[in-house]
Amino acid sequence: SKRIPVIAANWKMYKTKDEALAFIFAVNEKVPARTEVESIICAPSILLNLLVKREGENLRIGAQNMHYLDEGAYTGENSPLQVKSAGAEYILIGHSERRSYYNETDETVNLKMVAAFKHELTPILCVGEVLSERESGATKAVLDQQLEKAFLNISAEQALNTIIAYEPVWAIGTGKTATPQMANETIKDVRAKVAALYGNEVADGIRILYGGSVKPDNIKVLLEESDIDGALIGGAALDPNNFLVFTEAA
Ligand code: G2H
Repeated sequence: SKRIPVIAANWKMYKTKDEALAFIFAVNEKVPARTEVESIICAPSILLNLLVKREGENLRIGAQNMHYLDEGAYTGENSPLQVKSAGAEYILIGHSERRSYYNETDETVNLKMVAAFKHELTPILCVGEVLSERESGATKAVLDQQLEKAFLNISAEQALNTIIAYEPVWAIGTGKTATPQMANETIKDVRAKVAALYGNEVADGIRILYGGSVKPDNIKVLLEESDIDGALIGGAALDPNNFLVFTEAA
């Protein structure tokens, strides 16, 4: 396909400074060319500057969250300006853990989408349904709603530059796994919704990733699917050798 695949590691709340340095030294020279795969590490904010200073030319750094305002009295938060000035190029928005533990809503997700483009950060927009929604047949409606709201006031050009990560929340830490076929069918629905919002050109160009228990032994079958353009990987991408397995599979 003409879409350049994306491998994005989500480090979540893992790694000290020394562990982050050891990781980046281990992978830097070995990450495939950026023309072949877009390789990204979404790191804790406190490590962003450190990683940006040492990133190799084929590796890029993203943050996992930010506030939507440029500045203000919000103790403990990081602003888009701060994320940008640390040198990060990507921003995860709306990860299911933010939605379930930190009151992230479709409205704050949208505000962060707008803020990301204002500061020229590339958003990795996370969407996904919970188990009860999957079981009641509401998946498509839930995703449509998440996408509609996330893309409010976002132009077609900006939409094309968004990376979407589809993460079925029920496949995270439950022992239930989405089959590659199931993930692909849902990602096709996501792409169809993008087409409905922005037309076929944007839908054909936008990268849509799968996330949720991606491992070295299932990455290949996932990427073989027609509409899965890469992966957002948590636990399994903490290990540098695994990270290289993922980038080489893409
Ligand atoms: C889902 C995913 C990446 P993991 O949260 O965001 O994590 O690969 O550990 O399931």
